[in-house]
Amino acid sequence: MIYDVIGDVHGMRRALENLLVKLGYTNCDGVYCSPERRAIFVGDIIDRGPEIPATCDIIRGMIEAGAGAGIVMANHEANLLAMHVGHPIHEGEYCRRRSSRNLAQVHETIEQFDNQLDEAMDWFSTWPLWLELDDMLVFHACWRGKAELDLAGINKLNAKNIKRIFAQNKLLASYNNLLKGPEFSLGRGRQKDGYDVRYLWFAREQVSDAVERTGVHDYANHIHKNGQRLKDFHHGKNGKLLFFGHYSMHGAPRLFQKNAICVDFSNRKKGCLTAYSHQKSQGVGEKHFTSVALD
Ligand SMILES: [Mn+2]
Repeated sequence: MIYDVIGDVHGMRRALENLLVKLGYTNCDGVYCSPERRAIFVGDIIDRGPEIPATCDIIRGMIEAGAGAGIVMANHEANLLAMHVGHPIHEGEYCRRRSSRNLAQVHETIEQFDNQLDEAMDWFSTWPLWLELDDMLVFHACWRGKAELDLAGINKLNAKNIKRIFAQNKLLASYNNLLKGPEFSLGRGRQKDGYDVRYLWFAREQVSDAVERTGVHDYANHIHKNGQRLKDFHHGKNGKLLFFGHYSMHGAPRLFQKNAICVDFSNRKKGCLTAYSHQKSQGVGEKHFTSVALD
């Protein structure tokens, strides 16, 4: 069995179909399938792109056809769900605030689904937070090991579980780490577009990339000062094979660590939709990446 772990699709229906065809899937009665392959999506299939419902239909069809496709929860879908659940402690508020910035993030999804939004959200709320398959662990952004296991009793983000998470700081920290990964503030007035900076826990070469993304040249010092804390996020050489998306990396798909494989190279300017095809007997290598242009 070959597992194709597919990066953040974000409503790019055409790129998704191009990628599936390039990987060897064929359209069987309206559903993409292959007898020897299983597509596993790392989530973030909504927002941004021009064809969000059509993208969801393709992926949902592959999962529900029983062809072995799977998906894990990601920050964009979780954010949308949490904006529709009342906060368990702060009366009159939602778990995710409906600020103008938060609403802008999900605007395309809400517009495009229109009166099908509730049904789509019902489906999102059935996704698992992570998947263990053979020697692989698939999740959206970051895995610290034990910390995420706090969430083990929560296998889907229905309203009851979202309330449970937002009522407990420990669960909320694990949820944020799993779906968004560690982020650091660069201090007042130095945030890029008002956002915190993502720490690329899997990449030793990250400093130059972070400088490019943030324009902050002492980012290396900043990371160094946080050294103790950052160690928590590093994945040991002998750990399980981790697959994740989320990081919208620049440049051609490449390996950062042999056992922590990012499949999201969808940087908005010149990115591509990417899959990594894993087969236990084949080892790990960059030749197992496949990608297509995003437009
Ligand atoms: Mn993401």
